[in-house]
Amino acid sequence: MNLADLEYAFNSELQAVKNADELARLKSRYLTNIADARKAIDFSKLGADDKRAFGSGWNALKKHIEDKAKEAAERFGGARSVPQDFDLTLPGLGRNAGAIHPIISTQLEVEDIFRSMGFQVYLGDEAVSEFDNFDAVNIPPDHPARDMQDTFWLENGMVLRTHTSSMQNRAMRELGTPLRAIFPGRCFRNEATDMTHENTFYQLEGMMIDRGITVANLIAVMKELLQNVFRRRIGEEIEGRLRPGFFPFVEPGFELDMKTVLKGQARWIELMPCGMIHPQVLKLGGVDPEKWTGFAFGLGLTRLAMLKYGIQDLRLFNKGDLRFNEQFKATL
Ligand code: FA5
Repeated sequence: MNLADLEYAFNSELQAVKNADELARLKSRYLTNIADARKAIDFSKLGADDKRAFGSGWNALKKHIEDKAKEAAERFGGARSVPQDFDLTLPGLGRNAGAIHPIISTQLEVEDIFRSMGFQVYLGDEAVSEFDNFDAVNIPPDHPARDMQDTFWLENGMVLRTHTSSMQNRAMRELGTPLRAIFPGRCFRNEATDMTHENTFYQLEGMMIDRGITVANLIAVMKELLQNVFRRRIGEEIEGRLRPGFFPFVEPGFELDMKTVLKGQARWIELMPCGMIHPQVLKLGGVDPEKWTGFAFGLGLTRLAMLKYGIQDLRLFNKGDLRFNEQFKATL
């Protein structure tokens, strides 16, 4: 078809168009048609005048199609028409809408519980100095406790934090006393993985420093947290236990475990080590241990999410397997 025929055909089809969808299809078809018409011409066989004549005719027709389509679109209300039975105010079908990851929804829930007890949320870095990760929490280079946390070292001498305790020193320096703060985030250890260990996992650290803080405050806060997360009282359906534990940055130190059933077997699982902050750690943070006392804890957030949702193997959280992830559509 030559350009004149295309213009005639377009004009007559345009008369018959009934809505914006048909118009959009017509416009797109004719823009394709004229592009094809141009491709079909062998320009090497045309003289300069013919080339010029074809070029200006082609541009004029393209403009004609666009202008007429625009004019007609205004008749149909400008935008593409919306079918009568389509309710724009309904939520989407949500098939691929995504959802909050169960670890993060657990984190947000725990943050709310701590906020209700007057704690602020304080975020830090994942790559930290050796000092912040180890020395500031009483683990000098030759201390055997360094071997407990297989560390990813960076070429510049920094480390991927092995625990959120790496935030303790900065929090004391930046927030001062009295202090009530939690620091959630990802931690990294170069360790062999199993049902309860990942190389990348979440912790949520907390510190409370004030005058006269004791282990009784620590236990009260732990109880408040767990009873709110599980919406049960400890001793009724959920069981926890506090036993002595060693960490160079607390004295005395404890391990808080929770009972759970994994692959049919009842097990105690280590959830939240804690203790009274060591005077040396307070001093390194610029806090006078004669005046202030406090407690700290390092909640295993990935493990808490595991217990909360009854997940048997925490490696599932990081796998990106849709069959697992899609079970957590309606969290929060
Ligand atoms: C620590 O990381 C200490 N910084 C905790 C602490 C803070 C003690 C403040 C005292 C005062 P630990 O290595 O045990 O401790 O880890 C704490 C918790 O993190 C564990 O109980 C567990 O719940 C979780 N956790 C540790 N390693 C892993 C891992 N590889 N995968 C998943 N969760 C882990």
